[in-house]
Amino acid sequence: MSWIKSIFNESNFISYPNPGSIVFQYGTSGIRCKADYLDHVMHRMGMLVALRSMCLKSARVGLMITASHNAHEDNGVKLIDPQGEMLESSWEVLATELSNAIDDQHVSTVLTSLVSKYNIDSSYIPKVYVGRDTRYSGKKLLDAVIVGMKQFNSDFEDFGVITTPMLHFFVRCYNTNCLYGQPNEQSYFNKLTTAFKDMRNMCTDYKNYNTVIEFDGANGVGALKMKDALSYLDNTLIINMHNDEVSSSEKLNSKCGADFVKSNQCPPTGLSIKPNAKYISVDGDADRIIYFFVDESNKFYLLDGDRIATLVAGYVKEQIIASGLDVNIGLVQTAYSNGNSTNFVSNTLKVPVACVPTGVKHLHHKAQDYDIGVYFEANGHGTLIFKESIRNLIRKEASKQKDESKLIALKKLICIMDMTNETVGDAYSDMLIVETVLCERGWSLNDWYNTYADLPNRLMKVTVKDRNTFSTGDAERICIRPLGLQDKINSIVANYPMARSFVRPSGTEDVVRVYAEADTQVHADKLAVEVAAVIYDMADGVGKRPS
Ligand code: G16
Repeated sequence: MSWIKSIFNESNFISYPNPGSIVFQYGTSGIRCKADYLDHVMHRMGMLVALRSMCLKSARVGLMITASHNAHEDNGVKLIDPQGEMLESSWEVLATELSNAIDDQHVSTVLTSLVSKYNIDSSYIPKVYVGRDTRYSGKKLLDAVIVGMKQFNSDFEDFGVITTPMLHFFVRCYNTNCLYGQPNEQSYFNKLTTAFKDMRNMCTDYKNYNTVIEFDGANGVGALKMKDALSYLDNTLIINMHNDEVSSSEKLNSKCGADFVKSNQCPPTGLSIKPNAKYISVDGDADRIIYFFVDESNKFYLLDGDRIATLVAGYVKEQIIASGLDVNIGLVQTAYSNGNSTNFVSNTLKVPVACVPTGVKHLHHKAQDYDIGVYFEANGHGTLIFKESIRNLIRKEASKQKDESKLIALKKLICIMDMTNETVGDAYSDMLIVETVLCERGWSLNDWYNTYADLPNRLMKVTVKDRNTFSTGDAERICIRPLGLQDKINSIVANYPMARSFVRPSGTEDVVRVYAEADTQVHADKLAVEVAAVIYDMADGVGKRPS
């Protein structure tokens, strides 16, 4: 009998039956659905994450219990690989298969074939870090994960309620023998914030820059951890907290947070709006961030992931040139990126830009093609990554550079590297980087906004009978199925100047997403509604027809 099968035959094996009512998929960023249906999924992910570690010869891996931007009734799981990156895609398929396995015998068969395929040696001790967001359901789901991990005698550490990017950071710290930092909250805040304060000390003239931030914490873990961060920031930033009610779970992401503000293009509820003040919204697990402000006539201005990417890429490129280093930089976007941001990156910043499918895992992977890769989704999810050799080169050059201006540029690059969480999008790290560049440039949010003009755009969601009937190509810019839908989209788009629209099934919610942009907001809105209505008609729309 295989060692896997014997685990299932032990008298103390605890069974978590699959109620069989839902088809699960390890989608854009893990598995998500109503928390009530996830017990058996979590138990199986506990076993899978243990085997992932054993397969990697006891490297530390991570498991985060979160449904990020989703409503509070949902929950989910994201698995983390040893360098803090998202789970390798071949294992996503296994996670999907395991979650849908009908009974324990089926689970044991899947795991047995996994063990034989990867030749996993039972003598390796699985090592796992786990964390969860503030959702009420998290604790119960954690218990199921722990049962699964214990069945494989895992050495695990539970960090309790933390942000997703913190857990990614901790996993990387462990596997780099702590060269990246210590796997704890204090080291995380110290590393990022010290670099930020060092850089702040180099800035002598703030001009239009303002240190005061109105912070929308989405009533989630981002608010909790921002409160912890305040003691590290030493008043370099004045952060006024809003939407920080983490004890009432149902307030999480409700009419607030980065996803709400980006999708609805309006301020969140739960805070008063002052003209020209600087607002930040993060999402439910604090891996996304967006900025916004309103002017004296109450007009709303959004500074999303596209804006952050252009701000950061432009600044880093300037420092590379000033340092005299021969280092290339590239930017990675998705189809959601505003057409004018892509033009600005290519034509004004003269930085090469690539487009990949939605999901940070795709952006991260592509960004590794460059010496320094900057990647952001328009929804505010992103970071920048440096090749190991470039990180070493920058530090080595700084240690021997005699030219004062080159040395300053190198020191600034080192600070940017050290305040970046390179493992994944991180709202706290991204905020520090944005605040640094704004301060260096002496910019208000209005100055930043004026760097280029976005094309008016609209995001919509359509609920259909089965979103799995949709498939896309060309980095999601073309809809392949349902057959004939793309032709219809093309003919609608042709009616509007400077227009573009695409549709794709969400990997985190049970909806099909629609993106539309055009020369005016009225046209973008009309385009989005027309495309949404065609989807509704062609794919068995559920609920009210878009109008
Ligand atoms: C996750 C992914 C993001 C993605 C977002 C929406 O974010 O990490 O890369 O953009 O879902 O994906 P979809 O459009 O497929 O629903 P988060 O912050 O919710 O984990």
